[in-house]
Amino acid sequence: MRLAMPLVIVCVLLCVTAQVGWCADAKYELQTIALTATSSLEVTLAAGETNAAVYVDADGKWKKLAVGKTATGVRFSLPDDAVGSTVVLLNKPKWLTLPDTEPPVLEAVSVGGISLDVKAEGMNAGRFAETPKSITLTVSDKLNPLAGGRVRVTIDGLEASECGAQVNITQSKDGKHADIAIEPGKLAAEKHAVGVTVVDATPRHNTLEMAVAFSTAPLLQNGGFEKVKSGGFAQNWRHAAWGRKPDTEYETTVAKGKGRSGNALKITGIAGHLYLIVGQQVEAEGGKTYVISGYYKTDGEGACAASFYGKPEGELKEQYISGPMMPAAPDWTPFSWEFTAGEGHPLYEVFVWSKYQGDVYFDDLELKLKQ
Ligand SMILES: [Ca+2]
Ligand SMILES: [Ca+2]
Repeated sequence: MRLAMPLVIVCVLLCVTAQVGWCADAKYELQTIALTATSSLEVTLAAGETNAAVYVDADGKWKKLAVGKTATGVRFSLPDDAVGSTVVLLNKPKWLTLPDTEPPVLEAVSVGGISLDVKAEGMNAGRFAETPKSITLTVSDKLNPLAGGRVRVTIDGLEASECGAQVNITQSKDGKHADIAIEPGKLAAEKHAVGVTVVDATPRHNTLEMAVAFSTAPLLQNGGFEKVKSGGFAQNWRHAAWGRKPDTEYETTVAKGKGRSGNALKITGIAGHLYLIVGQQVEAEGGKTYVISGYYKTDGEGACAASFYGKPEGELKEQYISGPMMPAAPDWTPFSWEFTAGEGHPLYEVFVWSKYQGDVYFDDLELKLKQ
């Protein structure tokens, strides 16, 4: 049986793979020949030099393969224990150790200079004010070099090259360690996931897949009130009247075009008992100090404030703290208030509120971790 074509096809595939890899360094690439046969047979291939040829038997053991030369290539008999599916290496490189069924191991990860626990389930680097400049990983393989040209990086499901990210791979001399540096560039202000796949340079390509999450989303969403839900309510915010009584009359809506720019939040107390709040759940961390800032203005008597709430749990009582009452102000007036989140609350929420008759407007609200 003459099998000149399969090797040609295999070679073409390898060449294409090397070109689409991140790193042009194909030092640790293998030329493998996958064969499927239902009985022992003699194989003739158009191939060049061979050296230390091996094949894998049905039990996964790698064995020497006797290869003879022909006028145009090589010839070998497929042994009985290779019947079924096997992989043949005509040139087993000196650096290749077989068998190897272990995938590469992640040794270290850092995002924006912050090291993460590689043993943790679901690695999350938390929140960053800006896209971290670099995400670095160290990967190693006990037995074999890593296939540096096959490292694959995705950001939010897209190939790194599609997002304009840079990926640099530095391998140790023996190829068994690699430092992978990912420069994501500028990403949108939202949650992100970086996926990395690393394979060892073995015929079976034992694979390490890992993902790390981080967020560049603002702590407070839609603080400019430009996103509006049906009913005129602000997206991401909940509108409510605390301790509402039968005589309570109020309106809390987005006032289109009434903001410092675009829309504003408008809280209107009309009659009766008034404790009108518009709040948003936030990912605060207990023990940390935050600053809420923004602009407000009032018509009539209006006075208002910002406040912060930590939900009770078990023995832990609720935390409710309020910023100073802000006096009536006919024009857009900046405010800021800092507070420290209590430890251990299962949920945190920030509010702006008014207890007065008349209109109070808020716009450009931001919540930031105090530096
Ligand atoms: Ca391995
Ligand atoms: Ca606005």
